[in-house]
Amino acid sequence: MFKNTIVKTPGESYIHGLTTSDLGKPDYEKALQQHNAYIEALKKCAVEVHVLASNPEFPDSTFVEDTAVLTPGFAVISNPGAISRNREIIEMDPVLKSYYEKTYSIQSPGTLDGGDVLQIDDHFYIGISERTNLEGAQQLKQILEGENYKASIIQLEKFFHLKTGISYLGNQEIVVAGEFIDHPEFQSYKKIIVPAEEEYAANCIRVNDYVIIPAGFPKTKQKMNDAGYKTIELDVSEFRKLDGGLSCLSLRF
Ligand code: CIR
Repeated sequence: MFKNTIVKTPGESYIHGLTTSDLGKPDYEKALQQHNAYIEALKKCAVEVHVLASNPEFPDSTFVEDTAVLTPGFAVISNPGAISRNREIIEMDPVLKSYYEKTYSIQSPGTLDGGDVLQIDDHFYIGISERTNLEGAQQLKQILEGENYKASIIQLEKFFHLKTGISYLGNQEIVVAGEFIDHPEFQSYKKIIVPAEEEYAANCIRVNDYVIIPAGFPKTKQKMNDAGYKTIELDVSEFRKLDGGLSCLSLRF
């Protein structure tokens, strides 16, 4: 069960954030509305929502997931791999220290984005991507193993972040797309397979009694409902335009 979440309101500079997509510029007003709906959905999942004020200095800072990896007992402050995002951790650090007595941090030259880290019960999977390098992944693995978790490092082929293509629903069941469908590391789990045309829906979040999924992916939604999950659909079009998804918009712990 999650008790807490942290989100950060998008600032006016949000429309100038990083992207690899060709979906056009985000509409700021619409992004704010979608962010509000995201907060309401989290509340429906019975978690506290700590809303941080926007900071226009960091256009991508609404994607708070990339700044940390959280467990019940400790926080690991990341070292984001994009230069324009790296100092987002300076603002997140005191927030996390208000919740956690024990914190670690990833040190340069190691880089790590939280979006590259997936927890499946006591096992963490860490993706090597454009943002997370081997040094950062190894530092995190060492921290986690020192805390009695298991950790595996996975080289990404195409996905932007690890969690762009995989999510954990609980009960040893994962949602997978693309390169993760047949990936040997994930063979032992039950799988909900996301069809290629709905690949964006692989980034979803299980929050207590619900799975929050992006709106507009009916096949994936049906598969989840058939597997017994209650879903909440949210339109996140303005976050998708900057390569963001549902998991990126919060830290959950
Ligand atoms: C970035 O390029 O860093 C942002 N525009 C998107 C970050 C998405 N975060 C995530 O998948 N965890």
